[in-house]
Amino acid sequence: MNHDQAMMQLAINAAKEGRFLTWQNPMVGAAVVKDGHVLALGHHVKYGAVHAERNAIEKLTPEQLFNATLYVTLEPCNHQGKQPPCSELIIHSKIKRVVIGQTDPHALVTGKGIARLKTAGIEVVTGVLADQAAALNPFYTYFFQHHQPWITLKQAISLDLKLSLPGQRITLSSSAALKQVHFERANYQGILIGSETAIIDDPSLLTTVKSPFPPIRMIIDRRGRLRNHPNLKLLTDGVAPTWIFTQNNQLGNHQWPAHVKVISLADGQLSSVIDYLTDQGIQSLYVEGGRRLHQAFCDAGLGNELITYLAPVTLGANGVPAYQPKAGQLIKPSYQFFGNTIRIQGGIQNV
Ligand code: AOF
Ligand code: ZN
Repeated sequence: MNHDQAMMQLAINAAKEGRFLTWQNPMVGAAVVKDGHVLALGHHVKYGAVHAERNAIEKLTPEQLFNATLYVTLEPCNHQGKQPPCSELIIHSKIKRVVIGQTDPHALVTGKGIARLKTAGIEVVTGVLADQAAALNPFYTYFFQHHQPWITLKQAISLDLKLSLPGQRITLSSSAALKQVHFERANYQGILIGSETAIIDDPSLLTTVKSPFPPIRMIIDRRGRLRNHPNLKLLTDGVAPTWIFTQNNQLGNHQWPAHVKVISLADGQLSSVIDYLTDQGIQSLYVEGGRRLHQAFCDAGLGNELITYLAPVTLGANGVPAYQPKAGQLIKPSYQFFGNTIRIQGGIQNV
């Protein structure tokens, strides 16, 4: 690693302090360095709060900042959002050189911050540990590049590729695997299930991670079956938002608690749900099933990643089969044991 890379690594490490706190904003880290000395580190502490660059810069005096180098994991912004533009602060601070990890994929920002700094006569270096910097915010990057959320399908299946027994709630995975699921949910901004799963399993869809922005719990209930199940945890617990997507008008007329929002769908297409999520800035979705929902995603060619928990159990002839994926191979599969349950994760080839 050369000096610039080593300093960028410090900024990347600082960015990670914001994990689970920045929600729809990226995790960003910054370091101010002069004469080989790290003078200040900063990171984006929370969604809506001060940007990483400002957090680092504001720790220092004008003398310290004069002629210093700023390392930042993401291109500095040049627009007024919830925060003022960092580009102006950097210029005003008389920083001489700015080293950037990832160019911002956000259309409002991309390239503009770099151009503004250069116009002001600041030396700008881009692409230092760019992949590592982008890996801080894979869903943010994907969302702004593809204008739709990253979609992970998650299933728990038996050795005979069954999900459950008809109409029953059963647990296939080991407790260690269940713990992992509760943890990995926290990486996503939305968790989606079908009405059948909501009614039979009555899940809470919570995470073990304490965050001011828990994932939004979402249910697709085209026919409005939830009207007859108002006591489900998702509809009563008030601990995280719940969104219901439906084509049934009566569902919207029901008096739901404040955490429940009903979204009317003009048609029954999954793509309409995804379009709505995109409009809401939801960058990532964890689809927990059941079978019909996974099948619909698969048939629509939607889904970037598949996570399968495979348990050493057989459910026999009565078992409800898992969804039928298209033929293909997982991209870059990885395998991990959680107790007796194997977690197989990889990218989905959508052709
Ligand atoms: C952050 N934190 O440290 C940096 C960001 O609404 P705003 O004003 O907070 O702007 C959000 C955008 O600002 C974000 O999408 C990204 O393009 C840019 N940089 N954002 O939340 C930071 N440096
Ligand atoms: Zn900024």
